[in-house]
Amino acid sequence: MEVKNIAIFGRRNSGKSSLMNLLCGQQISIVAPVAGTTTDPVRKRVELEGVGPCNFIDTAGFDDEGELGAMRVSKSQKIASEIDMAILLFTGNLFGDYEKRLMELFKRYSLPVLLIHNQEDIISLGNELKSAIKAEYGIEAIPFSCSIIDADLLQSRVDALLGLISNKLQDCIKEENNHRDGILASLIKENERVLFVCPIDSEAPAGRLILPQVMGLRDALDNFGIATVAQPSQLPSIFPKAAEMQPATVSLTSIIATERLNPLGFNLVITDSQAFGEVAEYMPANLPLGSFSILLARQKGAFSDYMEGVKEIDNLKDGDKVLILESCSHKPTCEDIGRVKIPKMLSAYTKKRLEFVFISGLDEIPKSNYALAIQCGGCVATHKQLINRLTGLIERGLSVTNYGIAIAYIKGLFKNRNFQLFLEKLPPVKK
Ligand SMILES: Nc1nc2c(ncn2[C@@H]2O[C@H](COP(=O)(O)OP(=O)(O)OP(=O)(O)O)[C@@H](O)[C@H]2O)c(=O)[nH]1
Ligand SMILES: [Mg+2]
Repeated sequence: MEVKNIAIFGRRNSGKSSLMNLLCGQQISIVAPVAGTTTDPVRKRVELEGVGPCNFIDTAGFDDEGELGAMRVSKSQKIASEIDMAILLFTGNLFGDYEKRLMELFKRYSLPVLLIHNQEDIISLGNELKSAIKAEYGIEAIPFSCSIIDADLLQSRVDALLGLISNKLQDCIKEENNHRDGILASLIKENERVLFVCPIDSEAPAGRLILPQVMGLRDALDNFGIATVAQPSQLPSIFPKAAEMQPATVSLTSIIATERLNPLGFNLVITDSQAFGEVAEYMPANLPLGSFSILLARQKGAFSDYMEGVKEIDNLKDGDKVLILESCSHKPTCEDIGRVKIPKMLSAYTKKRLEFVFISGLDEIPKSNYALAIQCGGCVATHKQLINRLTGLIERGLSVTNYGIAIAYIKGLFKNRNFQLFLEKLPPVKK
């Protein structure tokens, strides 16, 4: 389940940190009457009823000044590209340029927004401004005060805010689910059969299946499909040669005799890219053979762009810069694939001298002339974070693809007929 991120924005001293602490039920962020108290974003993980794990993020004031202030503002701006929902605090009946610029930013990232007029105990929100905001943005600003003395009353107001946040996020989750297929991409219908070929070798974790395999089994069950799991070494008996099936008395041409049959009636076979070559040898004609990497790539990120961008591998030239985008900062497994495996495979496949630039986490991407960007699967990033990050690159005209698709391409999957059948059957990703 994706962790949802909710950030609080507004001018300095509007009460962002006070609200952060109330929403988290703990003194997480420093509160002081000095403008500019919060500098770097402050994060706290909480469990939000009806949603699950969420990060609340407190940001520096959007009206911060000076050289350092400008750096803080740009950091707050970047936060907007990484979140699922924004809370905008304003006070003193003032909804000016700063607030309007923030609203523009939220619109750019299609963020749901909660508008809160704080410090109501000092100045209350006038009906005129309230109506003007409603007319302009279609949002009802909520009057609030972090300084209510009656603890029970304050808690009930905070609970009401948490309820509103939860409702908005639940709407987003519903929307996302409507737009996303299960991992099998509706390729398996009721009573259809899928075979997962999962090598249990030294790279397989002990005692369990890996996430895409579990997701595949679950999705097959959800669709009332019939799932079978086997190892590559069992394929000769699962897909026997025609000659082995027929009594010797039946005369067969040599072509038919060596053709693999599908007596168990599988509709689809899925394996991982590493085992693909071995599995492909045993495939009957006309049986779609897909890879977990492609199915996973459809779940998160810019799939259509990835599939287009991967072809750019064949156009790489000596001296080209390839951008490797990792979502997690320190995971050794990701480092292994992104930092070692892919550069090696790509250099060997293209036979070109390539330069690799590695960017971790959601760090800023330095401007340069890249020939191709390869994004990791993004297990620790949200779909929105990946899309927002990649959209900027795609708009600059850069081709992007992802780890799994690049490996599948290099391994020659795209030239395999069974794999092409699988791609032809894949429905387009819903936007
Ligand atoms: N009267 C009143 N004071 C408030 C309210 N909310 C916050 N304050 C006070 O306003 C001051 C600033 O609050 P913070 O929560 O630190 O404000 P901030 O937006 O995080 O400020 P920066 O970190 O400087 O950007 C503190 O003295 C708070 O106690 C409120 O609703 N009413
Ligand atoms: Mg603060």
